[in-house]
Amino acid sequence: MSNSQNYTPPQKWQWDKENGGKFANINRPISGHTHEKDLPIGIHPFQLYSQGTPNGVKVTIMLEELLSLGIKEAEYDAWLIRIGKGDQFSSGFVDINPNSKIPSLLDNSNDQPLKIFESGSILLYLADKFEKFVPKSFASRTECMNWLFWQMASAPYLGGGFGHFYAYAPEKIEYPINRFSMEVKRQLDVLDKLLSEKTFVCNEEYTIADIAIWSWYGALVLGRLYGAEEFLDVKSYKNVMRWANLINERPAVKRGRMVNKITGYLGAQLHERHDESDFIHKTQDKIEV
Ligand SMILES: N[C@@H](CCC(=O)N[C@@H](CS)C(=O)NCC(=O)O)C(=O)O
Repeated sequence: MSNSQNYTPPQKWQWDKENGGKFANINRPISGHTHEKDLPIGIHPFQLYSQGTPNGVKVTIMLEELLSLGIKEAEYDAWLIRIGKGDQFSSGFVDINPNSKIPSLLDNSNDQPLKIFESGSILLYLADKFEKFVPKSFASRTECMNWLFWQMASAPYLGGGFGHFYAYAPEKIEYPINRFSMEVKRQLDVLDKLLSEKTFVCNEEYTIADIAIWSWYGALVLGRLYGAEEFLDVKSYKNVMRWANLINERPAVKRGRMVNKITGYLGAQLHERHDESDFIHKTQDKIEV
């Protein structure tokens, strides 16, 4: 691989398998499965195939929030898909999600199993199915959708752009780090202004828009993503900090963050979740910041 100083794009792009990047072993320019393997299936209506990344925890937080309201129909089995090991390229996973990304969900409570992927689509599916965490009035629902879709469109700048070049790229290159820092700070400012007048993203109601946005921007300002708190001066976004800490205290959020988690304090990692009793003896306390 050439370095950023001497690279001239060739006439035609070639796949450099060993590009030195953190995800070089799993990134490919083609889709489809790499190996035959069925997915495990448990006893509950929902089968979740995921890992505890920001996109993954959106769904486990939502399911735990629904369960905390006493909605037993939201019971789920959470199976770990280790994306670093390429589990998302098994034939079983690709059958649910041809895009090979976690999170993916199977709803077995209908006549036919229903396959749901894209974290925003999963949140909306669950919210509509149980009529929770999404506003009822058309105007408020539209406002909630604005922010849900804002998150889905903005997070790739934070994760794939800023996070990748700041934390993961084999070489620190000023141009992309500057470009994506500027964009992430602009996004934080958008949120900060929004939250200066509201308790939650869509006024006084905690919704799937909060769950989606918190999983990324909450994690960022609470110092759980990329170690960039000082670099981005996250504490200056006071309204985002207030909102992030408020949501952080919700018991369902604490539980949701543990599910399918494979990093950090071992006592907070619940690799698979099949029952509420699985959380006993697990605690986030030792890794709280
Ligand atoms: N837009 C998708 C993005 C999902 C996504 O990028 N998932 C990552 C983990 S956060 C993944 O599965 N990466 C594995 C890979 O790229 O092979 C969503 O929100 O569900």
